Order: sequence, then C-alpha cells, then structure tokens
Amino acid sequence: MTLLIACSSRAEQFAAEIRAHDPQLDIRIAPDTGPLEAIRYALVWQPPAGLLAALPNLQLIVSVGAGVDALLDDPSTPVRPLVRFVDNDLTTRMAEYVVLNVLYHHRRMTEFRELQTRRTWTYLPEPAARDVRVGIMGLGVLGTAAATALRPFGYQLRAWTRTPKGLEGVTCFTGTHQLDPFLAETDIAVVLLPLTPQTRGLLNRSFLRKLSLRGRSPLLPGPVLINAGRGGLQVDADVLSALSAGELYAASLDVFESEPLPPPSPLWAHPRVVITPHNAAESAPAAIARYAVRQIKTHARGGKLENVVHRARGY
Ligand code: NDP
Ligand code: OXD
Repeated sequence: MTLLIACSSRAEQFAAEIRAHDPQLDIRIAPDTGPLEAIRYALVWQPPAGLLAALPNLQLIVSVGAGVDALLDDPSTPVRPLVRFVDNDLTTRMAEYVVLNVLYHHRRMTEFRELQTRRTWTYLPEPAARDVRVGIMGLGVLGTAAATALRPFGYQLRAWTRTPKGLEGVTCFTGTHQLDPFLAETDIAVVLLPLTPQTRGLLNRSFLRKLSLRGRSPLLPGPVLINAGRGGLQVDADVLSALSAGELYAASLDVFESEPLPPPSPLWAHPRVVITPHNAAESAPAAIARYAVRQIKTHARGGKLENVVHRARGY
C-alpha cells in the first residue's frame, strides 16, 4: 500500500511517525512521488494544486486539518472519500485555547499588560464569570469541547449552529434567522465555524455591531471576538474599525484573511488584540500518524471511515 504525504510543512515528521506506527506502508513525500499509479492514499495539507488529480488510483484523502475548505475550494481535488482530522489531542488543544482567551479578556488582561509596560498599579473592576455571556459559533467537535471546558467557570453559554443542537447548560440558536438574537446576547463571541460559502466574510462590521445589543455584561468594557475558525470568516479591516469605534473591546485572532499576517497589518500593534499564528490547535504528528494509519487500515479492510466530509455541505 502506498501513501503519498503532500503537506506544505512537517511532511518528514508525519512520515517518521507513520513509519513508527506501520512499517509496512510504502511512504512517498511530495514532490518525490515515484510512479503515480502506485499511490492509493494521500495525507494532505495545502497540497500543490493538481497533484491529487494526477493520481489515477487514489482511493482515500486524509486531511491533516479539521477544516477542509482549501481542499474543497480547489476544483482539481478529485471526488474521492475525504476524511478530516478529528482527534482528542487536537480537540483538547482547542479547548485550552478557548478557555485561555475567554479568561484573558474577561479578566481584562490586555489592559493589565499595557499598564504593566507603564509600571502602573491600577485597579480595574472585572465582571463575575456568571455575568459574562459567551457565544460559541459552531457546536461541532471543537465547539462542544470548548463549551464543556468553559462550563465549570459559570459563564452563561450560548451556541449558534446551522441545524438544531442541544447541549446541557448551553442555550442554542439555529440558522440565519436566529443569528441576530444570538449576537444580541453575546459578550464574548468564540468562532469555531468552518469556512464555507455561507460563512465566508460573516465576521464583518455589521456582525460586530450586533454583539451585546441586548444589555451588556456589567464591568466588561465591551464585546470581544475570538476567532480560531478560519481567516476567511473575518474581514480584518472591519475588526480594526470596530475596535477603533469602541464597538469591540478586544479580540483574539488565530486566523487571518492572509496568512502569515503581513508585517504591515495594524492588527499586530493593536493593544487590545492577541495574535497567534494559526496554532490554536495544531495537528500533532504523533496524533496524525495514529489517525491516518487507522483510517487507511479501515479503508483497506472495507470498513466504515470516520469523519467523512460532506462535500455539498462544505464541512
Ligand atoms: P465540525 O464540523 O465538527 O463543526 C462545525 C460546526 O459549525 C457545526 O456545529 C455546524 O453546525 C456549524 N456550522 C457550519 N456551517 C454553519 C452555518 N452556515 N451556520 C451556522 N453554523 C454552522 O467542525 P470542528 O468543530 O471539528 O472544526 C471547526 C473548524 O475549526 C474547522 O472547520 C476549522 O476551520 C477550524 N479549526 C481551526 C484550527 C486552528 O488551529 N485555528 C484547528 C482545527 C480546526 P451543525 O452542527 O448544524 O452542522
Ligand atoms: C485545522 C487547522 O483545520 O489547523 O485543523 O486549521
């Protein structure tokens, strides 16, 4: 069985871990593909356009990412079973990121950091967690884990999804018609949506203006945006203008319209913006290897694959 690894980074690490899990697999690392007709499986992250289409006997594509927007956006991606990465290691990392950043803004840490640079001892009042409304956009694998991790702090939890969902302790809103009511009751928006034609550009100025319209958490200076979904969901310039206009108090951004975030972007220097380089939840090589080998073995014995992407839905 031949597996092609076509990843824009860490391909050698993935290969080493996969060899440790399954020494029988014949592994090629793009661009050294060898004979294309031998390749049955592909493990990919941002593969070169057209590469997968050139594999005549490809049977399964395993995505290193949980999000598969780039693969679905590429018209040359062949129509073969496509499984996305879902693993407790990744899920736990994302839950950590969300808890870290919700607490960071709820406890006004961007302001304390700024005060510290000026050696200034100033008391800032902070709301109790029970008075802060956290709205999670997307209650899939990652959103559910984030909500579960936030629950013990006592935040008022809300979620917004495409289809009706239920989760203990979370008030759920569904569909475009319930987006505005959801936003009106959200002080801290945590975005864990996939990038699809329906969600692209959703986080724009009009969206940001709708946060916290129905009351506001006392003592929190304003609404907060935390985006760890995809950069294409947000309009970077609108985030900046909402911050300047005081419509947004602060933001944590892990993803951007253009990545790496270009050095001239004013987001880098904004005192209320926390920037991370798209590593809210990394796909760790050991976890990827375990997952890819399991999926390949399942496919080889004709078993039921896990986490198959629904192409028409876009995630
Ligand atoms: P899931 O597919 O498990 O969940 C997606 C959620 O988004 C579902 O609840 C779904 O609703 C909801 N959703 C999708 N489209 C819409 C819509 N149009 N309106 C409202 N809700 C919608 O995905 P994961 O939780 O595994 O991952 C989410 C995203 O996180 C990934 O697609 C990826 O982009 C991003 N990600 C980012 C990482 C990082 O490091 N920054 C790491 C890993 C993932 P429903 O339940 O009704 O289907
Ligand atoms: C993913 C990512 O989709 O890391 O897994 O962005």
